[in-house]
Amino acid sequence: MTDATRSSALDAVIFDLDGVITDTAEYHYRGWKRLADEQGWPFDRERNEQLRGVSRMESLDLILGDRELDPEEKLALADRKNRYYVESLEQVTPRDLLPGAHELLMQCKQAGLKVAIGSSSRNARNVLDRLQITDLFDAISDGNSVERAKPQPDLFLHAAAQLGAPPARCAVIEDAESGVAAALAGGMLAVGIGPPERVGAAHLRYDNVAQVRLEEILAAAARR
Ligand code: B16
Ligand code: MG
Repeated sequence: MTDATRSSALDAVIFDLDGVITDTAEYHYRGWKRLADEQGWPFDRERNEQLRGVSRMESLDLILGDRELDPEEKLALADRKNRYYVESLEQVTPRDLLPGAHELLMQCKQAGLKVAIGSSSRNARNVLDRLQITDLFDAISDGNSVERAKPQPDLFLHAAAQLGAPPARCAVIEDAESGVAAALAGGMLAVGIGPPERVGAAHLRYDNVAQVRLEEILAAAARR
């Protein structure tokens, strides 16, 4: 750890996966769309936007709306969508890292900060393996790690605990409204990626990951 970071207000940066490190949202969309078409349910890209950062079962509930199904049927439908999604992950390679994501990760590590993944996905390790970046992370907190999904803070608090970092000394980089809410609920510095109407509640906001400036995150942490 350098002198600059030892005296800074930040110990760790927790990265969301889908929408921050890589854009698996398109594969989630195609999986849900295929299921919806097979079932004869209406579903389009606009409705898909509501599923950003939302867990698998909660996504299904949002798609189902008022349609009532028994729990076993719902589980089978969610499993079927997941099979479609996992099949599509075979195409994922290191070229699918979002622009600036690898650079930002390396900057954080060079600044002596710990880095973790805080993703709602139960497939996060598979995606990280395919991107060939699993070993870069000091901790991985994913959809298998905790019961309560975003916007509850549990995923991020679990990541912070694994890192031994107090939540107030963690920043979270998130592209979803529910993820920004989870970071704020956990008492962390929230860095939003995307339009103000989606992530405007964050302490800092950028249109995309390539625009993120670590020095601005460190300065914002010092001001808190
Ligand atoms: P799975 P993140 C989230 O990932 C996705 O944004 C969301 O669309 C998906 O439903 C959720 O993971 C669960 O994924 O079905 O693979 O468990 O943005 O939290 O990294
Ligand atoms: Mg996300």
